[in-house]
Amino acid sequence: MFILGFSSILTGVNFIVTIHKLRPPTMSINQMPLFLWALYATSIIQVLATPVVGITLAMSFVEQIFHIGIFNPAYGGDPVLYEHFFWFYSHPAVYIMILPAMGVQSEIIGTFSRKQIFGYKAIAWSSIAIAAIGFLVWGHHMFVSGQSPTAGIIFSFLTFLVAVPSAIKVFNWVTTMYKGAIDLKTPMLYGLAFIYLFGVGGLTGMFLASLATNVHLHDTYFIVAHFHMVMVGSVLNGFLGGVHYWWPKITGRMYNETLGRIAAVLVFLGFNLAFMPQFVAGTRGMPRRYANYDPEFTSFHQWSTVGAFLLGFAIVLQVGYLLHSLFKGKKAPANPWGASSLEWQADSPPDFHNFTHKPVVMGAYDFENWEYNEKKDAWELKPGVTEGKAAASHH
Ligand SMILES: [Cu+2]
Repeated sequence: MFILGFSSILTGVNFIVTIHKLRPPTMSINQMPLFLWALYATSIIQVLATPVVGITLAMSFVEQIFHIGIFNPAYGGDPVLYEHFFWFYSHPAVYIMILPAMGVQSEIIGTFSRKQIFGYKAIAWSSIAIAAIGFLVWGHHMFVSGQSPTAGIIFSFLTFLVAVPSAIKVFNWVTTMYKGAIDLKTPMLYGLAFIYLFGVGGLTGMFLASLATNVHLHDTYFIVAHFHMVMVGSVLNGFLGGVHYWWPKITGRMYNETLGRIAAVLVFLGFNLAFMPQFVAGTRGMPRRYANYDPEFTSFHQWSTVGAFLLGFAIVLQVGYLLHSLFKGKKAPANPWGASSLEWQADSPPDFHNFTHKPVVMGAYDFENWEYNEKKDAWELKPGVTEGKAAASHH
């Protein structure tokens, strides 16, 4: 656990230093892809939250070996204290997972709407805000642990507060799409699914952040459904969207677009079928972690099972066509999507030193510098777009 924790902390430090010190000399921090802002926010959490899980482990170790009472009531310790330590790490850990997915989402929505991203600074700083407020909400997992009602009210309020930067992102993604030239390629399908599923995940979080409804819904399938809306609906969607977006860049091969779209739709259908019934089952009193249940819940569980198999089938299909593309896929051009962040000026896959020519530094959403070459089915820099002449917006 310590080694794992250190690897997480050092990764965070590495990303923070790289973002500050190794940007291209002419690129301002406000020209970076929003993906990097998201990784920056993630890194802050990794550096600050991961030590807490290490400290908890150390205290637990000391308790076991020297019988000093910290968590174990038999030695005079307090088990609820362990819950506090656990959630002080584990709530931010959820943001360690979702913030990178939100970053991927910003790249996908921008590129496949072919429009300067709306609210660049708002999206960038909302990542930092989510990271900061994310440290103050851990008590929302403990409304029924016997914590004081005052603490409950404060944690409830702070939890509602973290919805604000999350909603800022969603509104900016939707506004970016508005009147954009939307191209429904495979990554964009995951982008659209992300907006819907993260919306459902966020809105159902409202019921859990409210003290009274939380008592009713605590430890029911409603929690399971909400958590998966965020962790699978958003994180897995962001991951799969990112895999399909950067696959040609990483491997140098195109995958089958039709199969990609079919799999994206199946992931969406399977996932919804698996988890939507759990919201209903949970509100009607189906508890978590029970192998047996009343017959009234049977059909909910059966729908969930059918959905889970559909989701599994979609993933198997993906593995199949992605493996196929590795060997038989069409060679990928440098920029198949018309994206504007710098990696799309490198070859696919990139040269050992990334760039064979010095790239033209521009903003990550300055799509007007690129034009589509129908013969090559690829995007190329417009003639005359050179260093200093690129339309490079400083946000
Ligand atoms: Cu939480």
